[in-house]
Amino acid sequence: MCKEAGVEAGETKTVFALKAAAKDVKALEKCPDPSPILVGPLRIEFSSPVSLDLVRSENPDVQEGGRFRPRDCVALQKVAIIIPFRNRDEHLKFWLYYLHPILQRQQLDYGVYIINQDGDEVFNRAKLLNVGYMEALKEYDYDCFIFSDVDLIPMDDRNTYKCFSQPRHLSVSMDKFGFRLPYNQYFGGVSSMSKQQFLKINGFPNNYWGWGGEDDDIYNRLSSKGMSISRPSGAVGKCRMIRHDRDKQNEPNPQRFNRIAHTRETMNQDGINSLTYKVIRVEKDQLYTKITVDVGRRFM
Ligand SMILES: [Mn+2]
Repeated sequence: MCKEAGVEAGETKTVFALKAAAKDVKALEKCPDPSPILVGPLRIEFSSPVSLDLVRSENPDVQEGGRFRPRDCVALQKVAIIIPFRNRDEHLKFWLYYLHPILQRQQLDYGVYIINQDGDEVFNRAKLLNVGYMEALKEYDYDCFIFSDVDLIPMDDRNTYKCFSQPRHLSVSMDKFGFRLPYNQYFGGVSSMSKQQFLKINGFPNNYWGWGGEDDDIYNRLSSKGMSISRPSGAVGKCRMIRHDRDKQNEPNPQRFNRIAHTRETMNQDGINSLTYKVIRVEKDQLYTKITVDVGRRFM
């Protein structure tokens, strides 16, 4: 009798605990917009190198593959951050060191994808971005994509790495350009697009080999589809670029002017619908997913 009553009391307790837990899950509300834990302007400098072990230990809530989601609220967007890459490990360390804390304060459900071009052929930034879009979507139902150079760090965490009703240009005042836009149509550096916006322009061009032009082609794609560019204020959009020499195999592309002049005729055939590549290797670190990919070579 006594024993039975004890079991019953125990069961009641368990049921009560389960109900409370279920209520907790249900009660998880959407994160507020803007995030209440932002701090504003940040000091960014590159004088002393950082180690990956330090970055890992300073970001214990970042999970295998560079994934994070806020614990206490449901993130407003699922964001894949795509970084085209080759031989820039020192820059990547700074990027991870500064960006992981910022992205967590921005309360995003995010993942970091380093798209590493295999081999020593001429670099192809835009094609790597297309690959990042495809590969990130294989892992998770992302609804927003940030396309970022590895050497650009925002100087204010109010510059939220998310998507807007129009494609967003985030790196609007770079130290390299005297903290102003180099020209009005400039869309290089860091940008964001929803899945819908990206598909509307058929993704990015695959045939810009070497430095320059692909960002202007992307701008042309957007404007030809009737979209405009959204931007943060010059103050919030300040960012620093890590100084570096021009990479080998990334010389200015002499074809870029001719290609930019014909975006409207080429964009429907050249883009995410014509993308071909081969994944060579996928590496999962706590801080990132690194995908090494063969994107082919420039057709001479
Ligand atoms: Mn650069």
